[in-house]
Amino acid sequence: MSEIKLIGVAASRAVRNIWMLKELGLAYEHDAIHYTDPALKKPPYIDWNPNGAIPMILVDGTPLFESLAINLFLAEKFPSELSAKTAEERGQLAQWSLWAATSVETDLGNWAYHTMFLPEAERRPDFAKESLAKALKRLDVLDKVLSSRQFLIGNRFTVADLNVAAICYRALGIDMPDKPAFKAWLNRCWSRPAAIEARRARGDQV
Ligand SMILES: N[C@@H](CCC(=O)N[C@@H](CS)C(=O)NCC(=O)O)C(=O)O
Repeated sequence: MSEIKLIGVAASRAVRNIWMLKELGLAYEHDAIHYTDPALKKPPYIDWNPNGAIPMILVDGTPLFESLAINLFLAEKFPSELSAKTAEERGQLAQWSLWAATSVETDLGNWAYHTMFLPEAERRPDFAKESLAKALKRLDVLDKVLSSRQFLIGNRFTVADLNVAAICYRALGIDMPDKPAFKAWLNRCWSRPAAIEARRARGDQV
């Protein structure tokens, strides 16, 4: 049995990896270090992730950082229905994960920062509005794709759904009557028992 150590407080991108570990039913040690902890900039953490950021994971002593890459790795290392069954599916898992990271994450994050996380005096409402508009435009792509299918790949929940839904986490709280297929899929993903456990780990009331 592999020895797994996840590093990073649940109220961070580490929630994505907690969700994945729980989907796979894997036992793991959790070092819930906070992203503001200066220890992240020193050994041993900085040796495992030279960015000084969370999340990172050690599997049998081998470190890996980048939340989405960690999930793709876990899907590969511990095969399940969430994993690719063919090289084509492996390509699609990477395709959707990279698409979400490059097309949605920054704009949705900027919207959340400038509406919720930054001190009120530092928020820029125009920037928030512009960022949300850009993210929503991109989410039209998902709405279209998901209007004829339940999940992104192969008609089953895979790590692609998990990674993309995790990036779209903030969209759970946004009304989108014009994107019914996207919203139904997002709720379907985040209603999974493993997702609910991961949300509870970060303190969400679900
Ligand atoms: N693209 C990286 C982003 C990692 C990241 O920015 N993590 C934040 C917490 S969610 C962090 O540790 N910030 C502290 C810092 O960068 O100093 C990933 O998905 O893992």
